[in-house]
Amino acid sequence: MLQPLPGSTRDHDITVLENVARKVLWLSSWMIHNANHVRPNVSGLKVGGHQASCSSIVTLMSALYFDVLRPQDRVAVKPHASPVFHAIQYLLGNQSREQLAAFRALGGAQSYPSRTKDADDVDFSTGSVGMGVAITSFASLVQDYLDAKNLLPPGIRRGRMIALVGDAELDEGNIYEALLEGWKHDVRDVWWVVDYNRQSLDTVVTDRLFGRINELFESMGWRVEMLKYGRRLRAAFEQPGGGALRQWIDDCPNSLYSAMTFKGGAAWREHLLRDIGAASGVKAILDEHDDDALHALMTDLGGHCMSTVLDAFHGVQDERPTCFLAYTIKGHGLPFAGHKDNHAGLMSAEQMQALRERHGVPEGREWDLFAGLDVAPDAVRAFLAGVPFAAGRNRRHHGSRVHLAQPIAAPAADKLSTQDCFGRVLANLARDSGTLASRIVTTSPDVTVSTNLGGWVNRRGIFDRRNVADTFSDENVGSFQKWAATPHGQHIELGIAENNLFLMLGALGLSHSLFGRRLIPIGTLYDPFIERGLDALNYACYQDARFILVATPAGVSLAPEGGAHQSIATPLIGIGQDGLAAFEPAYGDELAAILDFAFDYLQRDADAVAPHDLLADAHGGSVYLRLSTRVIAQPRREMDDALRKAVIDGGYWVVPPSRDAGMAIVYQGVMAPEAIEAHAAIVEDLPGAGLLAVTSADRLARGWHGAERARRLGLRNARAHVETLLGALPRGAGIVTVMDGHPETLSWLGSVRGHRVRALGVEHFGQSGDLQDMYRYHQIDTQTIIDACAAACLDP
Ligand SMILES: Cc1ncc(C[n+]2csc(CCOP(=O)(O)OP(=O)(O)O)c2C)c(N)n1
Ligand SMILES: [Mg+2]
Repeated sequence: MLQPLPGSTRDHDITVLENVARKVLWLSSWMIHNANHVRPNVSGLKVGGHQASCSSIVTLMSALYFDVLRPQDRVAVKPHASPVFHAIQYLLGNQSREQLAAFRALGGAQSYPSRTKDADDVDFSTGSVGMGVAITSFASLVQDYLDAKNLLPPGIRRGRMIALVGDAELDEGNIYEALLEGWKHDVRDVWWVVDYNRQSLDTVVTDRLFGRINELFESMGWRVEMLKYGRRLRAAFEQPGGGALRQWIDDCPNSLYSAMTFKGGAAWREHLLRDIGAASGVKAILDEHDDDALHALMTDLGGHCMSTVLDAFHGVQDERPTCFLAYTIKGHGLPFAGHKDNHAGLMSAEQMQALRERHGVPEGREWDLFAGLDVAPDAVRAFLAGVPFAAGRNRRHHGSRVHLAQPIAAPAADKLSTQDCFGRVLANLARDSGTLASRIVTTSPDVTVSTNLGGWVNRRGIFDRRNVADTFSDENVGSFQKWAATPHGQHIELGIAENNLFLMLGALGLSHSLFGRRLIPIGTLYDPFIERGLDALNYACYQDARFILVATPAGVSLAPEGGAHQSIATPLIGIGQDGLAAFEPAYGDELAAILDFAFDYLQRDADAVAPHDLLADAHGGSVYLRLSTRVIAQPRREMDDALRKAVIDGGYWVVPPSRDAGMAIVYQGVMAPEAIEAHAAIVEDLPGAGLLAVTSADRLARGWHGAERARRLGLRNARAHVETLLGALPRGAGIVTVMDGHPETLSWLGSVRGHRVRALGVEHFGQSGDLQDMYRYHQIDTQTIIDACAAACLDP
């Protein structure tokens, strides 16, 4: 008898859903097979794909997408289940056959689900395992943040943030950092569905893992739902001998269970007879099943039993975060089921032929939605037309842009550090009643005060869903920091875990797209600790999340604080990281101009970029500001439009070189005083020498490569800002570059027009010491700059 779906509001037939899931298994297997064995392969390189990883999660994903999910729910799919996701979207009419056929080819469905590259509405990109899991918790926090402030737009409903997790992903430490942070923020409406196939890439995972997982989640306030056995096995356990059978499976090591799964019915029988054949009732159970039926029974795990899966998902109706631990088999329904080496295994042509026969798919109808199903196409069509998830056509939102009424003014000061300037600008914005200021969300991993966000936080407050008193203030204990937390607060305080900072920024920076409301996220941390969270930063950029990253202090200029806190390579990260425009201003007025630009830049979203837009500025992106605590004298000047533009484009001549100049000094950031001093010293002997300020080596380099690309495409008059700048310097002139960071950040400038470069910078982890001692030690002090200029002249 056919049964209605348990808990479902829809009166349809579970058999149809099981058939659709079967089709998903076929399509995902075929998609990978087609890419590897059918499509022409010009280079001969392996294409790859993960048929086994797909098969273990087919039932879980089919249940979710075709029955459980609502349009407002958001999902991070485990990376190697990408073909399953694309097959499901194909069935739902959101993915084309051409893209499936081009799986892993240029322009085709992506190897791992990608928000930016895939056409079929990926909610969260995945690929680096653990990242997609954790971001769901932060996305839920963003949803709470908006909800608490009534910022969820009309018509946009709260959803569940769901991660589909490979069991080996649970080894990634960033998951536990996120779990702890989520617990602190009382996170809700988060589901993590673990595809517990007990296999990783290399091997079979340890037997005792599930117990630990249970405890970990429960200790963080999560509910754990175990989906261990399917309906058939549970029924067998009720028969005489069923208790012994259950005990045998419960005690069975993962590796033995996997090996038996691979070997099949006869092997199960032999083992069971040997181990528990004498127990009353067992023999009868075995006799009732032929080898195929016994194999089906013994592999009837919870994660492959549709009714068990639906019961579990529909059984959770509250907001408590829930981990579903679904037992599955890697390679379920495929010839390498259970084999420990199956992770990247691909079915051979013969194996695929056998699968084709089992699925009843005729040659030439491989992409057909209905071929080989046990139910009539009309029933499937009707079923798909009623899928609740598919009712939401526009799941990708935009969120209107917000602007400042007034440009940001730099604080008036004779001397200033860029970090201090940043703090004061934010403190001023805290008094701004405009919309943009109301959308700023700051966040920091326990360095809010030391990165100068204190003034902002004092006015705008800490965010919490509930009101949390500031006990020190209530007890009249004097403090400059007011730390009461309320739902109105605009700062999200995180524990010291830089991965979490970047995942938080990633989620906040997708708010416009996920929840239809634009936020202006600003995250602060110490510059060296960018490297601590680098993969999460890369992950946020990969998803095109939009945020401002303020990294301070930076370099050896923090001097006495010591080597462990000095950053050397971060300027290179600034250049190398896609999606992130990196700036290192020297002065307050430059920083103010850059912040003005950043607030706009991070909201831009043009898909098509004009050929002359060498920096693709119309598309926008995120911004990284490398700031310093070093206080330096500020220039007295008007920031006119030309200077403002040059600062944004990456640099300007402080002293333009003469037509016959033999030398130029180029500096970035806090080395301005030394560069100016050295320049003043060399112009006596080298009249006409230039002094160039670099505010963004990243944008200079990007513009240069952009211009080269544009010229290759025929735009012959394309000219990058750096080409114009260095065009003012005679070709035979020398350049000395100096910065508090890796010298290769600027040394490439010599390649633009063929100038000789001597690059000064920091290459070794430093010592503690006073500023000038540090500069001398690392040879970026004034005298070394002068000496380098002399050497460049004497030894051209
Ligand atoms: C950060 C990171 N390290 C390594 C990999 C390579 N890798 C891809 S899948 C995988 C194992 C995944 O096992 P599991 O999560 O259990 O997924 P299954 O295929 O078993 O479902 C590894 C190591 C990766 N994608 N990301
Ligand atoms: Mg696994």
